[in-house]
Amino acid sequence: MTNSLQKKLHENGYLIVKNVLNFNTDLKPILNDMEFVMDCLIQKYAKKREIKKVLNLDFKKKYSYISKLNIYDLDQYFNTRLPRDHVKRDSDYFATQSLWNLITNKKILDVVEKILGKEIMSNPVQNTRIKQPEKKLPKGSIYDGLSGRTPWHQDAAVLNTRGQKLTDMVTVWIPFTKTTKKNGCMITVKKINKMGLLNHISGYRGQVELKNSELLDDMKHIYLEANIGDLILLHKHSIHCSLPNRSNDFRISADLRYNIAGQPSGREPLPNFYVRSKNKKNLKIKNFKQWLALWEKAKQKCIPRKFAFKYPLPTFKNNKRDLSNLI
Ligand SMILES: O=C(O)CCC(=O)C(=O)O
Repeated sequence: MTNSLQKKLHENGYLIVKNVLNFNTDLKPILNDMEFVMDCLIQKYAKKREIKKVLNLDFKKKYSYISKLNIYDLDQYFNTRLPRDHVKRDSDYFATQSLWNLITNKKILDVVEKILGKEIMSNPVQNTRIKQPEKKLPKGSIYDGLSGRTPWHQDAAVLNTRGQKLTDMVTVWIPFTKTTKKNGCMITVKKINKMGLLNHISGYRGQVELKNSELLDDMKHIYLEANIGDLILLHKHSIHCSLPNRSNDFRISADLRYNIAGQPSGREPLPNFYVRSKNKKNLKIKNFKQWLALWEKAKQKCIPRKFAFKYPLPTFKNNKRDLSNLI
């Protein structure tokens, strides 16, 4: 059973669906919650005499202020998942009512249903990213995918080995700010998903990076620019990266993922639950508090082993799956 959206995604590896979300009702609540988190951090870390003044600043100025306070793992306060490899009892993450509303948003699920079918689970490979202009970033953050550029990769490569083999996952990338070539949109190469899963290496700070990715630099790139309200969908084998934010403004986005129900999430034991099903009994997680409880339960399982997920790099026995041998 194929429809035109599914066909296009499988054919090209990416898809831009225009005007799906409403800024005020679907997106602004998340920015409000991010600002609330900033206010809490200001109360906790700002100099006492500066607190009142800083609390009156706007979103961007507040964020710029706190980003200079040297708060350990600042991005994690705004990222909607547990930290990768240092899960502790007090590990923070951005799981808010507004994000729950976005993950279960009917308009998003209607689009996802056209790709994955009617039995859909929320997949825990998800991020929220606040990207300041690159010139304002500390040097160590320029190549950190949450606050800076992301390296060339395929999303299937960030799953565990079972997930890499068995999971049909789609990425839904959501801009909270207009996203352009100048402020660091993602780029991809048309139809490159057709190559299937390729060998990756461990890149900057252990991020997953496509092996021989320099070979992509000279190919024709598609700039995945988007307006507020649009969704960008990526095939799990689409090879993509994001550009530096060379503008003077912020670039804010969320990347959510969904998989066909019944398949592994690829990141056990993180939350993987039905968001749509013909059988209503499958819809067991029905509200924000239940979702949060899933994350806290997962955290308890991750604390003793210390990590939330690992990247078992797709390394096939020989180099037949190296990009250099396929182009
Ligand atoms: O938002 C970004 O900069 C990168 C997102 C990305 O690479 C992804 O969602 O897989």
